[in-house]
Amino acid sequence: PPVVRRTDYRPPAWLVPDIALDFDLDPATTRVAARLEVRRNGGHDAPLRLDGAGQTPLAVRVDGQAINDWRIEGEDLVVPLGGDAHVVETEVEIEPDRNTQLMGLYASGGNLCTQCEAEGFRRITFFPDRPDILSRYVVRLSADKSRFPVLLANGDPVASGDLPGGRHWAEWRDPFPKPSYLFALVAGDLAVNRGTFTTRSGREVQLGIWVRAADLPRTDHALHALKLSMAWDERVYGREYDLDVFNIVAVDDFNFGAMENKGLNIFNSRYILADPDTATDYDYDGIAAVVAHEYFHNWSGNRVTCRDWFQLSLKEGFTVYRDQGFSADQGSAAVKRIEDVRGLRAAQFPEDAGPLAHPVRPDEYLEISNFYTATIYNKGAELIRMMATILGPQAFRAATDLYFDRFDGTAATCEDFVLCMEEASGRDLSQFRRWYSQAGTPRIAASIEHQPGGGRATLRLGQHVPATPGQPEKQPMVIPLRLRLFGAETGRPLTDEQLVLLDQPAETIVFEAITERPVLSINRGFSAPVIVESDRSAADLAFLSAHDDDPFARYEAMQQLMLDTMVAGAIEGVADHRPVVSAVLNTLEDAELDYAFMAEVMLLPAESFVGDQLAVVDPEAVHRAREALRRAIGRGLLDSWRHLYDVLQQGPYAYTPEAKGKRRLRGVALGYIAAAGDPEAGALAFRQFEAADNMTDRQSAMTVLANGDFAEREAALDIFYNRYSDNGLVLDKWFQTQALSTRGDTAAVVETLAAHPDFTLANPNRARSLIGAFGANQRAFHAADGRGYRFLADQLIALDRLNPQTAAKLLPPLGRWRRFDEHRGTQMRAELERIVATPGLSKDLFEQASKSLE
Ligand code: DPP
Ligand code: ZN
Repeated sequence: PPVVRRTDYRPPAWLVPDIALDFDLDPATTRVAARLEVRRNGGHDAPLRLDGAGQTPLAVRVDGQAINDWRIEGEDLVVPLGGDAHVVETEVEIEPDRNTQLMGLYASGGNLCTQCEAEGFRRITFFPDRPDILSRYVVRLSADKSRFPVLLANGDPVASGDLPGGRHWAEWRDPFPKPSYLFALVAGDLAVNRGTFTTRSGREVQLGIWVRAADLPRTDHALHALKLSMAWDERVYGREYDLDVFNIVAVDDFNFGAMENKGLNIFNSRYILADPDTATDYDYDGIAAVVAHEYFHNWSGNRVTCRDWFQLSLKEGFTVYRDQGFSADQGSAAVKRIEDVRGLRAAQFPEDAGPLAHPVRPDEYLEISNFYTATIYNKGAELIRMMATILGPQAFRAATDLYFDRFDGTAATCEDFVLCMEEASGRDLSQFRRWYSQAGTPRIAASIEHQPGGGRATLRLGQHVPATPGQPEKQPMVIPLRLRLFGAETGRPLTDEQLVLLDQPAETIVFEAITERPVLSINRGFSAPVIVESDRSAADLAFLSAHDDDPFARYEAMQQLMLDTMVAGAIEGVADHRPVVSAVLNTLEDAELDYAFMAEVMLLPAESFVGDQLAVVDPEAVHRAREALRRAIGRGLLDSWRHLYDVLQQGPYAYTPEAKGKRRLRGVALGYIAAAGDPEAGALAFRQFEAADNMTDRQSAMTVLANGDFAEREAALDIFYNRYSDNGLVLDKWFQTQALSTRGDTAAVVETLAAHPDFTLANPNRARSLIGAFGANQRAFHAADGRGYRFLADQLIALDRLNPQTAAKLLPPLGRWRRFDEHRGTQMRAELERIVATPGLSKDLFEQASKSLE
């Protein structure tokens, strides 16, 4: 397949300022008539070239006349045109029912819906399907009225009416020019939860959350989150909504989490539907975050869009940064930051260290769907955060205002964004731009030396950016490090917090009048997405975990202490657990801390993150070391855990920050009681499982049971399955919990579950709940006999035939073969080779598998 390169960008030869679409909708055969008003862009004599995928034109007309000198090249429709402005009409037929890729127009749960980002629109009609072509859309839909009583599209509704033969029609008009990837329609039998929002300039917007009727009671949380998001974007970024209606539709079959189509967001139902019985606190938080994310795209993505797909992080990194800010403002900012960093370390750091590493602004791709990655989204958000840190809040807001005003209604680049940051602040970000072009997670070496008599402390900082595919040599980055020194004896801060911009390979910073031995608190708030290697002792880390005034740094110190302990355990087979146990006790006894924060601090880093610290990952040794530490924390503090478990018991369910914090910490306590080997643990967990009036408590109890050998284990899984067998989203949890189990038989259990009647590759959520979760389970996936690798490859080859995009997303665990021993690595490579050699492979899976072999 051909490589697409960033430097090959050329402005479009033809523009399409206006388009009218007419859909004669039917699941088996939908007829699409398109009327494009095209305009020659600049002096050239190139024909009009329209992207297509899978259709053949039934008719082509130019200025009202049927023509026959059009031709098909590859999948493009090429139309020779003589003048500078023409009307080009095409008609095609497509088959939504047979669309298993879930790109373009497809059927889900009896309804019809679309997904066009990145290149799905070409599967609907012939069009120059690139984000720098902005058009005003008028869309007419007609369909059978009883099967599809609701007809929605982008923009505002214009008119509707009945047709003969039990059909009806509706017309929608979107006045804002938009790229084709933001096009959407929905036809279905849907119920709506309506609300209104009055913008700050006094316009009333009609809001609607559309779902199947039975799900209506699960939509209040999403509607509430939408209103909060609309108010937040006005307050924090000065951005107001611009249409008269804003609709969200939930569908069960969806590749992404959700999609920000102008005025008509389409969501994976898992990011809309919630009630206490079926959704956990994490689900509630995730829903609010994704509703906010897609809403915020209305400005960062829709009003200002991307010039080409290499600029994807322009909208995604920025919008993730915006949704993170929104979530931080809804509850504990410290806990939100911890969760985001945990996610970055779980997904983005391994990506940046592996064969699929790519810059935040990539240079080339085979298939753009493969670049909706943690690097583009989450590292991209860290880049925006670093610029906000460097500029300070006022200049940053001035810069985003400038960006939105200057580029409103256009397709922009990452460079445009950085230029606005510079212009509004007067700062030079030349060297900072390397964050966009260089892949790899920088490593920072930090050590501090103190002259006890003289009072002078010398901090030495060094940076190193590792080689990544295609980038053997790296230049130094600008790394904003918030840091502070604390006195090891008194626990008092010895300096103010400083923001150091490390921009050299090595730098020395001198502090005078340091009267006691200093302990270094560095990368506070995770001010840069880097790995810090310091020589801080276990005692210093324990000290920081108790005394640091930056909540993230406290968490980080504890994590580092736990990590060092598990790494020692994995390498040497034994480790001194006492510093961790006493640091955890200190945290438990700190009355100032809120519950959610305590829970985060006391959770052990995941096995995969421990593995990332080793030269060669030994999954069994990591598992043993982690379990040993869990047992030591459980046993050493069993009375405290039992006490905590009792006092954190709550009355009826409430969704408040305090109640959420209690549930989270109580879940952690239950986990440690079980880890201690308490003979009562199984019964305790089962009681919680049965008595729970909410999914958070029920699932945390089931997880404890699923990870152990308890007599109650099977019963809990069966009860859960039977209780929720008609709710797909909850069944996903049932599959996922088993696929994530830390037990030794998990690989075999997962194989059995893949043959379960409720398992299907056709639904992306279900596929991810089993196969995705299994790939993230280091111990089970890397079973020494290679059965995990074989299983994943089999599943990916099967899934690729249905849905290449989702298959390719699940491949990365196989690509990490360099990190494992020869025996495992050889088996992983063999499976990758088997995938690459599969006839008819998609370019999505081919790109990921072949790059993983390099
Ligand atoms: N819908 C996806 C997102 O919002 C892609 N734009 O990130
Ligand atoms: Zn997005």
